[in-house]
Formats: sequence, C-alpha cells, structure tokens
Amino acid sequence: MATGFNAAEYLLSAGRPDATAVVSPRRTLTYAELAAESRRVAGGLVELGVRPEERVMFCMVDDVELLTGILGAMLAGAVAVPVSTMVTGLELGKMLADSRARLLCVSGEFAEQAVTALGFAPEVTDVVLDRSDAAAFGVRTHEWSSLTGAFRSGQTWEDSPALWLYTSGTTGQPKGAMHRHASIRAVCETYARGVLATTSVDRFLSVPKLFFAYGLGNSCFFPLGAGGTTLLEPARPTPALFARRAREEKPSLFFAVPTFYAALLASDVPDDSFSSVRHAVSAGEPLPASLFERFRARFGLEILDGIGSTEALHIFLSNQPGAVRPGTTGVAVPGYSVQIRDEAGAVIDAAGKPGELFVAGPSTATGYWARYDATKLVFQGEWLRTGDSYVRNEDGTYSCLGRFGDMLKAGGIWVSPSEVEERLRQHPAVAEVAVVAAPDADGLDKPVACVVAAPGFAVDPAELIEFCREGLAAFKRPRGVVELAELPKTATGKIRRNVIREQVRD
Ligand code: 3SK
Repeated sequence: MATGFNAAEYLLSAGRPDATAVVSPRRTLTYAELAAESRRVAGGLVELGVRPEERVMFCMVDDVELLTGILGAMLAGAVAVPVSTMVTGLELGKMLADSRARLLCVSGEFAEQAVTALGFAPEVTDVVLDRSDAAAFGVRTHEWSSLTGAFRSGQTWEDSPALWLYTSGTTGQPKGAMHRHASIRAVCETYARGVLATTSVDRFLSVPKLFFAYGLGNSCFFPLGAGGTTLLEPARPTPALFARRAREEKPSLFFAVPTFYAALLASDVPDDSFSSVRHAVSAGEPLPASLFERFRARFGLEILDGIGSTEALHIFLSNQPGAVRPGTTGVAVPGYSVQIRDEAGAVIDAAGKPGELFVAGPSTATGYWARYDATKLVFQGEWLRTGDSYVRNEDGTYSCLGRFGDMLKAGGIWVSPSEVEERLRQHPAVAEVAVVAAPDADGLDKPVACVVAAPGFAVDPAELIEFCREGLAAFKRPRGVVELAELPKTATGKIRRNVIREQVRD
C-alpha cells in the first residue's frame, strides 16, 4: 500500500511558524510566510494548467522565487526541474525539449537564453518571469507576483516523482535523473542529520546554487528539514561576497567546492570571516590534503570532504566531524553502503586495490528520463555505478583516484591523475593543474600536466617534472607540462578532462 507523502509539506512543516526560514538580500521570510507563499505559487501553477507529474522548469537565480517555485511545484504534485543558469540558450532548449515541460520559470537575467531555448521547445506554452521587464518570448508570459489560485494539494506518495535534475557529467548529452518525494526526506535524515547533526538553530550558507543537487540539499532540503534558516545569495559567487555574507549573517554550516576554497585562500578576505561556522563542507571533486591544511591554518576550520552525485541526490561518502582524514573522502554516510568493483564487476575486498565505486542507499534516483541504455548502465538493482575510481585505505577510509576512465597507465602501471596533481599543487608556481594521458612520440600514453601558473610565477616544465620525480615514484612523473591560461570546467566547476585531453593531443 503506497504511503501518502509530500516532500514540500515535510520541509515546510519542520520549522516553528514564527522562526526565520529564509534570508536573501531582498527578503526575509518566516516558516509561516514561506508556506503561504509556496502555496500561492502552487495554486498559480495549477491555475496555469500544470497537472500532477508534469514538469516545471526553473532557470532562476537563488532567491525566494526559486525556492517557492520548487516547493510550490512539489506541493502541486508536479515535478520541479531546476536547471543550471550557466547554460547557453541551445543547452537550455535541449533540456526543455527533453523534459517536455510546458512551463518555464525564468529570472530576468536569463531572458535572452530563454528566448533562444524556446526556439527548440515548441511544447512550452507559458513563461513565468521573476521580474516584470519581460522580453518577447512568443508565448503567454506571466509575472511571478501574479501567480495565484486556490491551493489544492496534489496527491503524492513516497515514490511519486518530485524532482528531476539534469546531469551531463563532464561529457555527453544532458540526462534527467528522476527523484522521488521520499528521497528528499532520506537525504535530510542521512547526511544532514547523521553527519552534520543539523538542528533548528543552524544557518546554512552554500556557494553551490539551488540548481545543483549539492546546492539544493544545502540551501533547501537541509535547512528546512531541520527547521533552520537558509541564507540565499542570488549573485555570482566571489570570495569577497561570501566572506562578507558569512561575517554578517553568521552561518553555522558553510558549503563550497574545492575550487572555491582555493579562491578563498588566494583572496585577502579577513581570516576570521568564517568564525561562526561549525562545519565547512566540500564536495563536487576531491579536496586535496594540501588545500585542507592551508584552509585550516588560515581560517581555523576543518573542511569535511565528501562525495555525492546527482543520481544519489546528495553526499553518500564523507569525512566525519572529529575524525577527518585529509586527502580522503572518509567513510560511508550512515544509511548508505559502498563497494569497489573491478572491471569484470567483482567486488574488491582488499585495501589498496583500486576499482570503480558503487553505492546503495535510500536516495538513489529511479533512473534517467527516457534514457534506457544509460539507465541500465548506471542503475544496477539497488546499486548505483558512480564512474569514480576509488581505493579503500588500510584504516577503512576511501580515497578518490579520479574518474574511472581518467586513470591512466604509464609503462603498464596504473597512475592516478589526482596523486600527480596533488604533488604539483605543492609547487608554488602551480595555481591549478590537471594531469591527463597523451601519446608520446611512440604513440604510448604518458601523463602530461596542464598547469595554470600562480600569479607572479612562470611555469618551468623541467623544474616541475623534477619536482614530481622527487616526491613521487618516478614512473608517475609527467613527461610533459603544458601551460594553460585556465582549465576548462563544467557549469558546476568540475574539470573537463575530455576537453583538456583533446587540447593536449592537438
Ligand atoms: O559532486 C558531488 O560530490 C555532489 C555532492 C552532493 C550532491 C550532488 C553532487 C553531484
């Protein structure tokens, strides 16, 4: 018998009605106000013809409108589809068409992308804009403030679809990972409560935006699930902005990605900016031990590094407060199991033997929308194939060796790009680095380091190769060093190794 459950009702009922639910630079709302506004939006969506399980796409800045839009869509029984605001009009159009959303909600800032996108998505009938200075969209256009209608709860169950999150990884076409209402409660109960011990006094500040699974947990599910306060920031993140917001708003939990922690360290923000924070969290890509140490030395905070995925909805492997092992991703989050498997699919029990990481847990997506082959490859019974190469250490913690396909062989021996990168980051001339395989004169793959120079330094390839020879087994040293102005990254800040590989081979 299916159990009636709605994730938005669950989130909106966790806080005291008069407690502060959300603070943005423009508005502050209590739980009672957030619930009222989300119900108004839900009623407005239904009034525009949105039916249960229909998709509503959001390309919006992090502010009260996006938060109430996501909650309102879920309240109405529809499926919220927040998408990256960093995509081109064509990419937005592909996701719109793939999802078959009829309604697009968009911030004024992204009107131009939306106009292009609508050219590829003839099924869209209505656009809702958060600001009134509308562009000509060629379809019915509404203002956010005009969304209104009698609220009727869309009947949903634990397994009803609540949320789709598009992921393209570092390559390929975007795929919509479909999440159930119950998965949202699951991530609140596992990672948020089990690792961060979130409560109603917590204040959450996240650099990753709501359109990213990591940011959606940090800025919506976890704060509301705990009855705490989310601190939203609509603007593009910079170290100065987030350090200022942290000093002014006193978050107790701070979330970022390694690249942002590196940017904070490279900035001149005051060292006491994060003094209110009880846990700083990193995910998205492995946090190098050197970055962890430098951040702790300067800002006095241990960063809890973890790994999650869009398909798992949030973090499933994490360092635990009080038991951090720098340079590792810690252990399985309570509620999740992990396995390392070899290329033939056999489970590797021995420590120190690398393989591909699989995870099982209560928040796994039900599959990718209309992608049969990709779904079969990634969702294997209760196990989710992550595509990450991992090793279990002797002490039971896990370490990431890179993407499964990114491991390279030099002279027949496996080399982990992240290990070579970590060594190179210790050199003062290196600001950013990615190590990829490139063929040598004999056509044999060898590690090549692509380096972005630190301000005021010149890159000397021979010196960097010698530096690696000293600190690593000699076969792991890069055979070449290429200087790049910047590393190509995805919208969520992950290094696009496939693009770098192409650049190096040319
Ligand atoms: O990339 C990650 O580590 C991650 C963490 C939380 C949620 C989603 C993702 C992709």
